[in-house]
Amino acid sequence: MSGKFDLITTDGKARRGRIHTAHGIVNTPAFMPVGTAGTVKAMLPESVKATGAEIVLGNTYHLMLRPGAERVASFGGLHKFMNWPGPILTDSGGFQAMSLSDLRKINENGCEFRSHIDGSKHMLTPERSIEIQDLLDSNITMVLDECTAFPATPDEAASSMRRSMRWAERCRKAFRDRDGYLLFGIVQGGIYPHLREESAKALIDIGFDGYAIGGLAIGEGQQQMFSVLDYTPDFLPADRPRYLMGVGKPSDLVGSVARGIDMFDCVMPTRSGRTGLAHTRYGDLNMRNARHATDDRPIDPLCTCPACTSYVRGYIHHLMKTKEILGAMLLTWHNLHYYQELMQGMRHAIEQGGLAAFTDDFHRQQALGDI
Ligand code: PRF
Ligand code: ZN
Repeated sequence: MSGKFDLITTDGKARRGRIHTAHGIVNTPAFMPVGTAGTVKAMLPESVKATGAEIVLGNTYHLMLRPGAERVASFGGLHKFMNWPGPILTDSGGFQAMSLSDLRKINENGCEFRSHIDGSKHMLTPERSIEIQDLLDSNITMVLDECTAFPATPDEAASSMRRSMRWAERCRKAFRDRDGYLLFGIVQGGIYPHLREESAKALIDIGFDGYAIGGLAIGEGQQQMFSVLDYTPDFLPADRPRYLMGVGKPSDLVGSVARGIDMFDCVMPTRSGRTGLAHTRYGDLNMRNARHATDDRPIDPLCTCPACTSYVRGYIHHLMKTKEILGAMLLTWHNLHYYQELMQGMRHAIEQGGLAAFTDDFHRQQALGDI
Protein backbone atom coordinates (compact mmCIF):
# COMPACT_ATOMS: atom_id res chain seq x y z
CA MET A 1 0.00 0.00 0.00
CA SER A 2 1.36 3.39 -0.96
CA GLY A 3 -0.24 5.91 1.43
CA LYS A 4 -2.14 4.84 4.52
CA PHE A 5 -5.47 5.94 5.96
CA ASP A 6 -6.39 5.18 9.57
CA LEU A 7 -10.05 5.42 10.46
CA ILE A 8 -9.82 6.37 14.14
CA THR A 9 -13.48 6.61 15.11
CA THR A 10 -16.93 7.36 13.74
CA ASP A 11 -20.00 9.26 14.96
CA GLY A 12 -23.02 8.29 12.88
CA LYS A 13 -21.78 8.54 9.29
CA ALA A 14 -19.09 11.09 10.26
CA ARG A 15 -15.50 9.88 10.42
CA ARG A 16 -12.36 10.93 12.26
CA GLY A 17 -9.23 9.73 10.49
CA ARG A 18 -5.61 10.27 9.59
CA ILE A 19 -3.88 10.19 6.19
CA HIS A 20 -0.17 9.36 6.14
CA THR A 21 1.92 10.89 3.34
CA ALA A 22 5.64 11.18 2.61
CA HIS A 23 5.48 14.82 3.77
CA GLY A 24 3.42 14.35 6.92
CA ILE A 25 0.07 13.47 8.44
CA VAL A 26 -3.34 14.94 7.62
CA ASN A 27 -6.01 14.75 10.31
CA THR A 28 -9.50 14.35 8.85
CA PRO A 29 -12.06 15.77 8.39
CA ALA A 30 -9.66 18.26 6.76
CA PHE A 31 -9.99 21.51 4.84
CA MET A 32 -7.30 22.18 2.21
CA PRO A 33 -6.57 25.83 1.40
CA VAL A 34 -6.22 26.39 -2.35
CA GLY A 35 -2.72 27.28 -3.57
CA THR A 36 -3.56 27.34 -7.27
CA ALA A 37 -0.35 28.76 -8.74
CA GLY A 38 2.08 27.60 -6.06
CA THR A 39 0.91 30.08 -3.43
CA VAL A 40 -2.08 30.38 -1.11
CA LYS A 41 -2.81 33.94 -2.22
CA ALA A 42 -1.86 36.69 0.27
CA MET A 43 -0.38 34.21 2.78
CA LEU A 44 3.14 33.09 3.65
CA PRO A 45 3.33 29.26 3.89
CA GLU A 46 4.23 29.51 7.59
CA SER A 47 1.10 31.62 8.11
CA VAL A 48 -1.01 28.99 6.32
CA LYS A 49 0.46 26.42 8.72
CA ALA A 50 -0.27 28.72 11.69
CA THR A 51 -3.98 28.71 10.81
CA GLY A 52 -3.92 24.94 11.44
CA ALA A 53 -3.84 23.74 7.81
CA GLU A 54 -1.93 20.47 7.33
CA ILE A 55 -2.25 20.14 3.54
CA VAL A 56 -2.65 22.55 0.62
CA LEU A 57 -3.99 22.07 -2.90
CA GLY A 58 -2.09 22.87 -6.10
CA ASN A 59 -3.35 22.95 -9.69
CA THR A 60 -1.99 20.98 -12.63
CA TYR A 61 -3.65 23.36 -15.10
CA HIS A 62 -2.04 26.56 -13.79
CA LEU A 63 1.39 25.09 -13.06
CA MET A 64 1.69 23.29 -16.43
CA LEU A 65 1.15 26.62 -18.18
CA ARG A 66 3.28 28.72 -15.82
CA PRO A 67 6.08 28.01 -14.93
CA GLY A 68 5.71 24.49 -16.43
CA ALA A 69 5.87 21.13 -14.64
CA GLU A 70 9.43 20.39 -15.79
CA ARG A 71 10.55 23.78 -14.40
CA VAL A 72 8.99 23.02 -10.99
CA ALA A 73 10.69 19.59 -11.06
CA SER A 74 14.05 21.28 -11.76
CA PHE A 75 13.63 23.15 -8.47
CA GLY A 76 13.08 19.86 -6.63
CA GLY A 77 9.29 19.72 -6.80
CA LEU A 78 6.41 21.90 -5.62
CA HIS A 79 7.14 21.55 -1.88
CA LYS A 80 10.57 23.12 -2.30
CA PHE A 81 9.51 25.56 -5.01
CA MET A 82 6.76 27.10 -2.84
CA ASN A 83 8.43 26.47 0.56
CA TRP A 84 5.52 24.32 1.82
CA PRO A 85 7.16 21.23 3.38
CA GLY A 86 3.82 19.57 4.26
CA PRO A 87 1.51 17.38 2.19
CA ILE A 88 0.22 18.64 -1.19
CA LEU A 89 -2.78 17.42 -3.18
CA THR A 90 -3.01 18.41 -6.84
CA ASP A 91 -6.12 18.55 -9.00
CA SER A 92 -5.70 16.90 -12.38
CA GLY A 93 -6.34 19.89 -14.65
CA GLY A 94 -9.48 18.92 -16.58
CA PHE A 95 -11.89 20.85 -14.36
CA GLN A 96 -9.79 24.04 -14.54
CA ALA A 97 -9.17 23.62 -18.30
CA MET A 98 -12.92 23.41 -18.90
CA SER A 99 -13.74 26.40 -16.70
CA LEU A 100 -10.79 28.73 -17.45
CA SER A 101 -9.26 28.00 -20.86
CA ASP A 102 -10.38 29.09 -24.33
CA LEU A 103 -11.60 26.77 -27.11
CA ARG A 104 -11.57 23.58 -25.09
CA LYS A 105 -12.50 20.26 -26.70
CA ILE A 106 -12.92 16.90 -25.01
CA ASN A 107 -12.49 13.63 -26.89
CA GLU A 108 -11.69 10.05 -25.88
CA ASN A 109 -7.98 10.79 -25.67
CA GLY A 110 -8.26 13.77 -23.31
CA CYS A 111 -8.91 17.48 -23.12
CA GLU A 112 -7.54 19.88 -25.71
CA PHE A 113 -7.51 23.57 -24.84
CA ARG A 114 -5.92 26.95 -25.48
CA SER A 115 -4.12 28.65 -22.58
CA HIS A 116 -6.04 31.54 -21.01
CA ILE A 117 -2.62 33.26 -20.70
CA ASP A 118 -1.10 33.23 -24.20
CA GLY A 119 -3.52 31.24 -26.38
CA SER A 120 -1.04 28.38 -26.85
CA LYS A 121 -2.53 24.95 -27.62
CA HIS A 122 -2.24 22.09 -25.10
CA MET A 123 -3.44 18.50 -24.81
CA LEU A 124 -4.13 17.08 -21.39
CA THR A 125 -4.41 13.29 -21.53
CA PRO A 126 -4.81 11.02 -18.50
CA GLU A 127 -1.17 9.97 -18.91
CA ARG A 128 0.16 13.55 -19.18
CA SER A 129 -1.89 14.71 -16.18
CA ILE A 130 -0.35 11.93 -14.05
CA GLU A 131 3.13 12.74 -15.38
CA ILE A 132 2.71 16.43 -14.51
CA GLN A 133 1.49 15.65 -10.98
CA ASP A 134 4.49 13.31 -10.58
CA LEU A 135 6.87 16.08 -11.74
CA LEU A 136 5.27 18.39 -9.16
CA ASP A 137 5.91 15.63 -6.53
CA SER A 138 2.26 15.75 -5.45
CA ASN A 139 1.46 13.58 -2.42
CA ILE A 140 -2.14 13.07 -3.51
CA THR A 141 -2.64 12.81 -7.26
CA MET A 142 -6.14 13.12 -8.74
CA VAL A 143 -7.23 11.22 -11.86
CA LEU A 144 -8.18 13.22 -14.95
CA ASP A 145 -11.96 13.39 -15.15
CA GLU A 146 -14.72 15.37 -16.79
CA CYS A 147 -16.92 17.32 -14.40
CA THR A 148 -20.34 16.60 -15.90
CA ALA A 149 -22.30 19.82 -16.44
CA PHE A 150 -25.40 20.59 -14.40
CA PRO A 151 -28.06 20.06 -15.44
CA ALA A 152 -27.41 16.96 -17.56
CA THR A 153 -29.82 14.32 -18.83
CA PRO A 154 -29.28 10.75 -17.59
CA ASP A 155 -27.79 9.84 -21.01
CA GLU A 156 -25.41 12.80 -20.99
CA ALA A 157 -24.35 12.13 -17.40
CA ALA A 158 -23.84 8.41 -18.16
CA SER A 159 -21.62 8.83 -21.22
CA SER A 160 -19.57 11.59 -19.57
CA MET A 161 -19.12 9.47 -16.41
CA ARG A 162 -18.18 6.34 -18.40
CA ARG A 163 -15.46 8.20 -20.28
CA SER A 164 -14.13 9.49 -16.94
CA MET A 165 -14.00 5.88 -15.73
CA ARG A 166 -11.98 4.86 -18.82
CA TRP A 167 -9.62 7.77 -18.08
CA ALA A 168 -9.41 6.68 -14.43
CA GLU A 169 -8.13 3.26 -15.54
CA ARG A 170 -5.51 4.89 -17.79
CA CYS A 171 -4.47 7.11 -14.85
CA ARG A 172 -4.09 4.10 -12.55
CA LYS A 173 -1.81 2.41 -15.14
CA ALA A 174 0.27 5.58 -15.60
CA PHE A 175 0.69 6.25 -11.86
CA ARG A 176 4.06 5.34 -10.36
CA ASP A 177 3.37 3.69 -6.98
CA ARG A 178 5.59 5.08 -4.21
CA ASP A 179 5.38 4.98 -0.41
CA GLY A 180 3.63 8.04 0.98
CA TYR A 181 2.05 8.95 -2.38
CA LEU A 182 -1.64 8.38 -3.06
CA LEU A 183 -3.84 8.27 -6.15
CA PHE A 184 -7.51 9.19 -5.84
CA GLY A 185 -10.33 8.24 -8.22
CA ILE A 186 -13.23 10.65 -8.79
CA VAL A 187 -16.88 9.55 -8.70
CA GLN A 188 -19.08 11.31 -11.28
CA GLY A 189 -22.67 10.61 -12.35
CA GLY A 190 -24.50 13.89 -11.79
CA ILE A 191 -27.56 13.71 -9.57
CA TYR A 192 -28.45 10.13 -10.58
CA PRO A 193 -28.06 7.47 -7.86
CA HIS A 194 -27.63 4.54 -10.30
CA LEU A 195 -24.84 6.42 -12.12
CA ARG A 196 -23.07 7.39 -8.89
CA GLU A 197 -23.22 3.72 -7.88
CA GLU A 198 -21.93 2.51 -11.26
CA SER A 199 -19.10 5.06 -11.08
CA ALA A 200 -18.09 4.08 -7.53
CA LYS A 201 -18.08 0.37 -8.50
CA ALA A 202 -15.94 1.03 -11.59
CA LEU A 203 -13.39 2.94 -9.49
CA ILE A 204 -13.33 0.32 -6.71
CA ASP A 205 -12.67 -2.36 -9.37
CA ILE A 206 -9.65 -0.38 -10.58
CA GLY A 207 -8.56 0.25 -6.97
CA PHE A 208 -7.58 3.65 -5.56
CA ASP A 209 -6.02 4.96 -2.33
CA GLY A 210 -8.91 7.38 -1.87
CA TYR A 211 -12.14 8.39 -3.58
CA ALA A 212 -13.31 11.87 -4.47
CA ILE A 213 -16.85 12.96 -5.26
CA GLY A 214 -16.80 15.33 -8.22
CA GLY A 215 -19.50 17.08 -10.21
CA LEU A 216 -21.13 18.79 -7.22
CA ALA A 217 -21.33 22.44 -6.10
CA ILE A 218 -21.74 23.49 -9.74
CA GLY A 219 -25.13 25.17 -9.42
CA GLU A 220 -27.40 22.40 -8.14
CA GLY A 221 -27.82 24.05 -4.73
CA GLN A 222 -27.10 22.77 -1.23
CA GLN A 223 -30.27 20.67 -0.95
CA GLN A 224 -29.58 18.65 -4.12
CA MET A 225 -25.90 18.35 -3.22
CA PHE A 226 -26.82 16.95 0.21
CA SER A 227 -29.27 14.52 -1.36
CA VAL A 228 -26.43 13.10 -3.54
CA LEU A 229 -24.26 12.96 -0.41
CA ASP A 230 -27.01 11.07 1.44
CA TYR A 231 -26.23 7.95 -0.63
CA THR A 232 -22.92 8.30 -2.53
CA PRO A 233 -20.53 7.82 0.44
CA ASP A 234 -22.31 4.49 1.15
CA PHE A 235 -20.97 3.19 -2.19
CA LEU A 236 -17.37 3.82 -1.06
CA PRO A 237 -15.07 1.64 1.07
CA ALA A 238 -14.90 2.69 4.74
CA ASP A 239 -11.12 2.26 4.88
CA ARG A 240 -10.27 4.92 2.27
CA PRO A 241 -10.51 8.73 2.53
CA ARG A 242 -13.37 10.54 0.76
CA TYR A 243 -12.85 13.96 -0.76
CA LEU A 244 -15.64 16.34 -1.83
CA MET A 245 -14.09 18.52 -4.54
CA GLY A 246 -14.48 22.30 -4.59
CA VAL A 247 -16.69 22.58 -1.50
CA GLY A 248 -17.62 24.85 0.14
CA LYS A 249 -19.21 27.39 2.44
CA PRO A 250 -19.13 26.68 6.19
CA SER A 251 -22.63 25.11 6.27
CA ASP A 252 -21.64 22.84 3.32
CA LEU A 253 -18.67 21.54 5.33
CA VAL A 254 -20.76 20.83 8.43
CA GLY A 255 -23.53 19.04 6.48
CA SER A 256 -21.04 17.05 4.38
CA VAL A 257 -18.94 15.84 7.33
CA ALA A 258 -22.15 14.52 8.90
CA ARG A 259 -22.74 12.59 5.64
CA GLY A 260 -19.30 10.93 5.70
CA ILE A 261 -16.91 13.27 3.83
CA ASP A 262 -13.27 13.48 5.04
CA MET A 263 -11.64 16.17 2.86
CA PHE A 264 -12.56 19.48 1.25
CA ASP A 265 -11.00 22.28 -0.79
CA CYS A 266 -12.48 25.59 -1.81
CA VAL A 267 -11.33 29.04 -2.90
CA MET A 268 -14.07 30.58 -0.74
CA PRO A 269 -12.07 31.58 2.40
CA THR A 270 -9.13 32.97 0.40
CA ARG A 271 -11.16 34.58 -2.39
CA SER A 272 -13.71 36.17 -0.08
CA GLY A 273 -10.81 37.40 2.07
CA ARG A 274 -9.57 39.38 -0.92
CA THR A 275 -13.01 40.78 -1.71
CA GLY A 276 -13.84 41.88 1.85
CA LEU A 277 -16.02 39.10 3.20
CA ALA A 278 -15.28 37.74 6.69
CA HIS A 279 -16.69 34.31 7.62
CA THR A 280 -17.48 34.12 11.32
CA ARG A 281 -19.28 31.91 13.83
CA TYR A 282 -22.10 34.49 13.63
CA GLY A 283 -22.35 34.39 9.85
CA ASP A 284 -20.68 36.45 7.09
CA LEU A 285 -19.66 40.10 7.43
CA ASN A 286 -19.03 42.39 4.47
CA MET A 287 -16.15 44.50 5.77
CA ARG A 288 -16.67 47.07 2.99
CA ASN A 289 -20.05 47.96 4.52
CA ALA A 290 -20.11 51.54 5.90
CA ARG A 291 -21.44 50.33 9.26
CA HIS A 292 -17.94 49.02 10.11
CA ALA A 293 -16.20 52.38 9.45
CA THR A 294 -16.47 53.62 13.04
CA ASP A 295 -16.51 50.22 14.78
CA ASP A 296 -13.67 49.77 17.25
CA ARG A 297 -14.36 46.07 17.90
CA PRO A 298 -12.52 43.14 16.28
CA ILE A 299 -14.23 41.07 13.54
CA ASP A 300 -14.86 38.33 16.14
CA PRO A 301 -13.85 38.95 19.78
CA LEU A 302 -13.55 35.18 20.34
CA CYS A 303 -11.22 34.62 17.36
CA THR A 304 -7.49 34.27 18.14
CA CYS A 305 -6.18 35.11 14.63
CA PRO A 306 -3.87 38.14 14.09
CA ALA A 307 -6.65 40.13 12.36
CA CYS A 308 -8.90 39.79 15.40
CA THR A 309 -6.32 40.13 18.19
CA SER A 310 -4.57 43.27 16.82
CA TYR A 311 -6.96 45.18 14.54
CA VAL A 312 -10.41 46.77 14.77
CA ARG A 313 -13.19 46.57 12.18
CA GLY A 314 -12.85 50.27 11.35
CA TYR A 315 -9.23 49.78 10.29
CA ILE A 316 -9.93 46.63 8.22
CA HIS A 317 -12.86 48.49 6.59
CA HIS A 318 -10.43 51.32 5.72
CA LEU A 319 -7.90 48.86 4.24
CA MET A 320 -10.57 47.26 2.05
CA LYS A 321 -11.95 50.62 0.86
CA THR A 322 -8.43 51.82 -0.05
CA LYS A 323 -7.60 48.42 -1.64
CA GLU A 324 -4.55 48.07 0.59
CA ILE A 325 -2.86 44.66 0.31
CA LEU A 326 -2.84 44.27 4.11
CA GLY A 327 -6.64 44.15 4.09
CA ALA A 328 -6.60 41.04 1.87
CA MET A 329 -3.82 39.51 4.00
CA LEU A 330 -5.66 40.00 7.30
CA LEU A 331 -9.05 38.83 6.02
CA THR A 332 -7.55 35.78 4.29
CA TRP A 333 -5.79 34.85 7.53
CA HIS A 334 -8.98 35.30 9.53
CA ASN A 335 -11.07 33.24 7.08
CA LEU A 336 -8.56 30.37 6.92
CA HIS A 337 -8.29 30.43 10.72
CA TYR A 338 -12.09 30.27 10.99
CA TYR A 339 -12.30 27.34 8.51
CA GLN A 340 -9.56 25.41 10.33
CA GLU A 341 -11.16 26.05 13.72
CA LEU A 342 -14.46 24.75 12.31
CA MET A 343 -12.72 21.55 11.11
CA GLN A 344 -10.92 21.16 14.46
CA GLY A 345 -14.27 21.59 16.22
CA MET A 346 -15.83 18.85 14.08
CA ARG A 347 -12.86 16.49 14.59
CA HIS A 348 -13.16 16.99 18.36
CA ALA A 349 -16.94 16.57 18.30
CA ILE A 350 -16.68 13.29 16.34
CA GLU A 351 -14.16 11.98 18.92
CA GLN A 352 -16.67 12.80 21.68
CA GLY A 353 -19.66 11.38 19.81
CA GLY A 354 -21.12 14.89 19.76
CA LEU A 355 -21.30 15.93 16.10
CA ALA A 356 -25.10 16.27 16.14
CA ALA A 357 -24.92 18.73 19.07
CA PHE A 358 -22.03 20.56 17.39
CA THR A 359 -24.11 20.89 14.21
CA ASP A 360 -27.10 22.28 16.16
CA ASP A 361 -24.83 24.82 17.91
CA PHE A 362 -23.28 25.80 14.59
CA HIS A 363 -26.66 26.57 13.02
CA ARG A 364 -27.89 28.39 16.14
CA GLN A 365 -24.82 30.64 16.17
CA GLN A 366 -24.92 31.29 12.40
CA ALA A 367 -28.57 32.33 12.75
CA LEU A 368 -27.70 34.92 15.43
CA GLY A 369 -26.12 37.14 12.80
CA ASP A 370 -23.60 39.86 13.59
CA ILE A 371 -23.08 40.49 17.29
N1 PRF B 1 -13.42 17.27 -10.83
C1 PRF B 1 -12.14 17.73 -10.60
N2 PRF B 1 -11.91 18.84 -9.89
C2 PRF B 1 -12.96 19.51 -9.39
C3 PRF B 1 -14.29 19.09 -9.58
C4 PRF B 1 -14.54 17.91 -10.33
O1 PRF B 1 -15.68 17.45 -10.55
C5 PRF B 1 -15.10 20.03 -8.92
C6 PRF B 1 -16.57 20.04 -8.84
N3 PRF B 1 -17.05 20.71 -7.67
C7 PRF B 1 -14.23 20.97 -8.35
N4 PRF B 1 -12.96 20.66 -8.65
N5 PRF B 1 -11.10 17.06 -11.11
ZN1 ZN C 1 -10.05 36.30 13.30
